[in-house]
Amino acid sequence: MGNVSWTISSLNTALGAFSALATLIAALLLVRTESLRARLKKLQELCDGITFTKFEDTSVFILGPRTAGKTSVVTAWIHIWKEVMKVSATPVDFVEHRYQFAGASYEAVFDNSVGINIGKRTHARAIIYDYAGEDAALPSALEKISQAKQYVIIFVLTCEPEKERLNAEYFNTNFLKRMQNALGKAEQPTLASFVLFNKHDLLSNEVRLDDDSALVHSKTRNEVALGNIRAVFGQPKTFLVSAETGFGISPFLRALSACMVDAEGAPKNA
Ligand SMILES: Nc1nc2c(ncn2[C@@H]2O[C@H](COP(=O)(O)OP(=O)(O)OP(=O)(O)O)[C@@H](O)[C@H]2O)c(=O)[nH]1
Ligand SMILES: [Mg+2]
Repeated sequence: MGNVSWTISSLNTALGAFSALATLIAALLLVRTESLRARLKKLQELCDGITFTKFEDTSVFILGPRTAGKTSVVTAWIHIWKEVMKVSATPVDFVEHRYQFAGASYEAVFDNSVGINIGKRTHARAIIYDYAGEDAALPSALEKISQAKQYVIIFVLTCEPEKERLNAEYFNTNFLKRMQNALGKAEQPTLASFVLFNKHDLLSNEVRLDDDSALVHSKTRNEVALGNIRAVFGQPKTFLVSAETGFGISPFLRALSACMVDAEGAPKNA
């Protein structure tokens, strides 16, 4: 009998200890959950309004004969402070630059799964391929064009007197035929094409007297090269520029930006 009461009493003691332990664990879990909740809340507050940045890229292909001034035009565009006279001939097939347009589009989305607002900012960005002006670089250019999703092509010619042959030799019918093939394979049509007559400062004073007739003069002198370009690209926008003096660079850049961004700088093609 004594043994039975001893067993019952130890069972009671064990049950009491077990219930106390269970209460302690429950309390600890509660505290832990509360602290987790508090931490999660803090994290939510910290992350609320977080903004991600992404880029809407457009490839910009710059093509034209040696010494026409392709690298100089790119330099005048993206490093306006750098002296154009110091640029050197492009030594490889192409040199790649990136240019991020000012302004962006913005969208805020509430993410239900984590309970925070997430912002998405999208900038338009040009990936510029400044090609060397020699035939050996062309296959690489044509391959890149045929793989590009969204792209602009800029042809740079020199309008320096007596250099018309340089332009005509580069923009020969064979080159344009190869270009047409590449465009046929491309995923998308070109957003736009431009023809720049660079080295406006080397035209005679007489020709430079009037900007419009100086452009007509340059087009007429280079009608072989321009005719070949037009046979494939229709009517590209033409500009008379000088990377050296900055003449005509701003209107050209405005027209180029207009293909990629709206008035607020938001990407057009996102
Ligand atoms: N006077 C004058 N010289 C220029 C102008 N633009 C470029 N140049 C000069 O022309 C030369 C060739 O310029 P680049 O920009 O290297 O020509 P490119 O077309 O990139 O040449 P490659 O890379 O060899 O195909 C350099 O000595 C430049 O300083 C310009 O508007 N006016
Ligand atoms: Mg160059």
